[in-house]
Amino acid sequence: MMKIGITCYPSVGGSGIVATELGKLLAEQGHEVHFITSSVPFRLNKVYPSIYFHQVEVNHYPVFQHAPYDLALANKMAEVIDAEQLDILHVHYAMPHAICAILAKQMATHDVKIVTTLHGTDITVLGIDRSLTKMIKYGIEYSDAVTAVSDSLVQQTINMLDITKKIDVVYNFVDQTEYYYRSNERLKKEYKIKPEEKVLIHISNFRKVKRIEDVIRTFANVQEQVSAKLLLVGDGPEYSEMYELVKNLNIQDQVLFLGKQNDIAGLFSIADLKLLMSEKESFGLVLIEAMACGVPCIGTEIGGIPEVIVPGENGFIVPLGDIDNAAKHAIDLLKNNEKWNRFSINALNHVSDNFSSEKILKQYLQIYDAVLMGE
Ligand code: GMT
Repeated sequence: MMKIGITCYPSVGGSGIVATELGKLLAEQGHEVHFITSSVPFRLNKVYPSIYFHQVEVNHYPVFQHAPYDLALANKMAEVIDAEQLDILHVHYAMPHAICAILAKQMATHDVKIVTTLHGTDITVLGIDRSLTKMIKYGIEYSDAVTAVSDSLVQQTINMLDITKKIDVVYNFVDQTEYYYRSNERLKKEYKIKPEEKVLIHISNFRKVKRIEDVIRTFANVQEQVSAKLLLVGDGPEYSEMYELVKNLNIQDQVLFLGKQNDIAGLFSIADLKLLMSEKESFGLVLIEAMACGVPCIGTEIGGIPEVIVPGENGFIVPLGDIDNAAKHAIDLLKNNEKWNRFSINALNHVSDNFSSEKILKQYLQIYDAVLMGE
């Protein structure tokens, strides 16, 4: 039995989901898990007897222009390392979590090993911000082990930060006891989707990098040839502009803006195709969530997406911005039932073979064992 601390961004987002689900799996295996975060991770939605939550509190003193969250986090980490005698502190994101963990390790008296997982944005965005480059590099090099969610992210990290540290690829995973197809005709009816209509879906935090405009324009082409609806799930900075675009393209009757939703598996269960047209994506957790529900995917040739979609088997890959090709593949797949069924089964098998929680948990446990053995 290990005692494992986990720090992540607890709000909605792939890294928070992966970190929280990992904590739940570790607890189910008999390990003791301590979340050290600013608020309860959103997926920690029921009581788990061997999961503890330590809240980082930041005081706002008038003398500080900015509240010192990172220092408060490092202090809390050091407190928990000593009080709970943590074996491992697994942090998600180098900035600032790995730096805080290294500082905490130096302050604590109990020896702890630091495992850092890179999720993408810290490297792709912060890696080019010169004011933080040195610090990200430090966080990576002084962690006891580092993982990244795709091979593409490992290469990018090495190239951008000139890193010599070994980085292991550990892919995102999905819990197939939660993400599976369930018949959901009632929901389709409630959304006024006709039985013969195909459903395309996009789920994201509506940031510019997600290129939702390309999703909408692809759909606009598709619906000229296939009777279809587009579900846009999530919220974020691009929301209003995308709403306007849909109106300007005069497809507002076919596009449903659903905002943030909790029952993602329920929504994938009424979908026929998932679109992810991002310009940056280190993995694309939503792709495997979709595939676990039997939904084929079309994505861009960016970051880790080609490590998830197998073109011609469970979906298609198109060059960034190539909405014509994306629409062509979508129409072809949606018009061909036999092909769609094959892609759907392949998608399910692809998840079971490569991205199951059992498989990925085993990889993380091997990494924990290795650092504890001093390898
Ligand atoms: O994609 C986002 O905007 C959210 C971001 C996050 O911090 O949760 O997602 C990143 O981590 C996920 C989990 O590892 C990956 O599946 C996403 O691809 C990655 N996002 C980007 O690289 C843009």
